[in-house]
Amino acid sequence: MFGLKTLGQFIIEKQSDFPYAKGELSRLLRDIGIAAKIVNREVNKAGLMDILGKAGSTNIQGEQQQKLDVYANDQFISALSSGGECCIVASEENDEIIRIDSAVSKGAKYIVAIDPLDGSSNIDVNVPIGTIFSIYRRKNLEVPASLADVLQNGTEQVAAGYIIYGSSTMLVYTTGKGVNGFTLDPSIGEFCLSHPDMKTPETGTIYSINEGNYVHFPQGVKKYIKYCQVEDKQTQRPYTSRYIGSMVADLHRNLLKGGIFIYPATASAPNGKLRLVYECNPMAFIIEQAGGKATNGESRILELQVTELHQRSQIFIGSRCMVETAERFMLEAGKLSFADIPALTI
Ligand code: P6P
Repeated sequence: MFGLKTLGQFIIEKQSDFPYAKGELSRLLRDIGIAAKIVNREVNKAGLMDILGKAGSTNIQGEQQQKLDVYANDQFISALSSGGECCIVASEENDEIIRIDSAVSKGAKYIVAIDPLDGSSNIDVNVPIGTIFSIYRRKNLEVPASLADVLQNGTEQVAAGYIIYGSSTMLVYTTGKGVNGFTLDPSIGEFCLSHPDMKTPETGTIYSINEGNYVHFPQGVKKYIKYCQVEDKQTQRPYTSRYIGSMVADLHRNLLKGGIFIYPATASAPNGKLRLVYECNPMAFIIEQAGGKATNGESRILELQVTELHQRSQIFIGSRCMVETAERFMLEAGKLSFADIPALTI
């Protein structure tokens, strides 16, 4: 046990990183950690009890809600409501923002945007799934919190993270001072620091994209995929194709090993499928803090204008050199005029 550092101990230790925090952000991260442990317990025994399958309802995306989706959503909202530090929750599972007006949340300063159980269509087939969260401070404490506090650019995030419910359960987060990963030790029910100061390799040999949509991809994406498949020893190509269909799982693997994940425009998702507020922005914050890059093929994800709660975006995210190479193909194919793409780093 010597040298073991729990999430709680780590958060308190790092509290001095925040100029204005008097423990609120620390308590907020603690509340998220608690909900993650409760959700993890249900995810791990999902096959043993009637929590699998469809909840018989659909969310605003028109997607079938899984029972575990709804359960996870309820757990995170409940933990955030009773923790007292959060005044609004914006969830993939709810059409509108959820205002938290409980007595303990009076004067709460933080907003949490969350995808409570991303990749949930994989639940029934035992494929890793995840929770993604993004935390903002209210823009003006003098006026009631509102949707405007949620529709902030990704650069305004004060923290972001994900939980991956896989062969082990990990919580990975950043507050803008690097990325740290914690693995749940079920024997003591604590997330313990296992991946301090995570950095993603500058380049890699894994590309992650649903090639079933190939015919509908933008020309630049098609050309990039072909580039990945060309034999070239010097650049270790052909690359390896790895696509789980669970964003958190694909991005976690690529964060550790190096790689690029692309969800571009497709016929069924002309603006991309993934949601900017509670999927792209938090993952972009994390990957940038780990030394990687995240764009929509031409602009930095974190600087995209956020206009709607469930807004979608294309995303090219992962190792910096791979994202820049993919951007170059988008530039050449689309004749886009952004000249700041560094020389092709093949
Ligand atoms: P497709 C899961 O539904 C999700 O939102 C992400 O976790 C995942 O990366 C993506 O959609 C998979 O989408 O269209 O390839 O099945």
